[in-house]
Amino acid sequence: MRSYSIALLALGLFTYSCNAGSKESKSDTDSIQPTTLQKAVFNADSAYSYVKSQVEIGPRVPGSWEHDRCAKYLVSELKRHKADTVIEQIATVKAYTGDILPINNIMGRYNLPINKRVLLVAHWDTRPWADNEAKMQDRERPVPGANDGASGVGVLLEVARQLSIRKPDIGIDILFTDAEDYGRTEGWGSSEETWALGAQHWVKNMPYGKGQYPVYGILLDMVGGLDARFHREYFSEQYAPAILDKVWSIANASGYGQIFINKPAGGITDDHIFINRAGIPCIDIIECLNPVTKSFPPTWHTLSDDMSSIDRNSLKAVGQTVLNTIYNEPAQ
Ligand code: AHN
Ligand code: ZN
Repeated sequence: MRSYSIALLALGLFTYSCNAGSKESKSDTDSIQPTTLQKAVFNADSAYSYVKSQVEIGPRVPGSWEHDRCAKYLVSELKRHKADTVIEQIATVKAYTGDILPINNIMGRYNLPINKRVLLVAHWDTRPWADNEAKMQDRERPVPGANDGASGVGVLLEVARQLSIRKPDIGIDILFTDAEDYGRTEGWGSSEETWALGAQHWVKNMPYGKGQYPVYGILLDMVGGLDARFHREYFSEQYAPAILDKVWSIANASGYGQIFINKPAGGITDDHIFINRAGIPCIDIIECLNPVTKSFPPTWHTLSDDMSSIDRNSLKAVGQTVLNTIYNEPAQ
């Protein structure tokens, strides 16, 4: 069984790399169709500027002025990038601290009439406390959230801009979840439901009818770290191994095999857990096996999670891979 799936994956890699090279190597008489791979070019400078714009607003802590300001920014950007519709799911949720949080899950939808859809997700809120700081007084300050928050959103805003230039053959829903990062770090197992409060609200109020769910989802979290590497996160492996195979093989065929490492990493409590439980297979592209920390990047939940912790190459690898995946997805 194991060698069979490895053989299948190898076959998949071979097919993708053949297609990627077909433009140059095949003659006019060749019957092989040119692939859609690489037709859209993800602009990492553009993604970087979308990350910077969010960070410049300030920490996006639920309930703050900056949070409200950023929601308006995200809605206006999705509209500017010609989403068919932009949904704001406004609600209040209760955090484990007892705080009542005003949240807004923001969704931009492309190719609305098409039933076959892929869901792209990133959390847009930032953590209220830099609890990995050394000094006690610093732990009460909010994180800038350049990597943890703004990076995934920045990549998806550039994806949205590309979608406004050329429509893929499938429908795309871009979801910015709120209140992902208000969770409790001490007491692991029991604290799962304290995270991803926006995603938990969203799955109870999804804009999909029965049998109309997206075929799969891709969550981006901490995708902009310096020299980032992405491994196969454990819960993604449990719920959506075929999506991991597809995305990691497309990354490899796109030239990012040194960044998307086809090896396992531990499980992360994140938005995708609740999306998977709701019945949409969803993977998490997240840096969670950093060579220094063996976990998240060194700036995680610190005041140093600012623009100096953002790497255009990481944004590029993730954004180009996601774009190639959705433009390569057949209509049926
Ligand atoms: C836990 O630490 C349990 N989950 C991390 C989810 C997260 C926080 N992603 C970004 N910030
Ligand atoms: Zn976080």
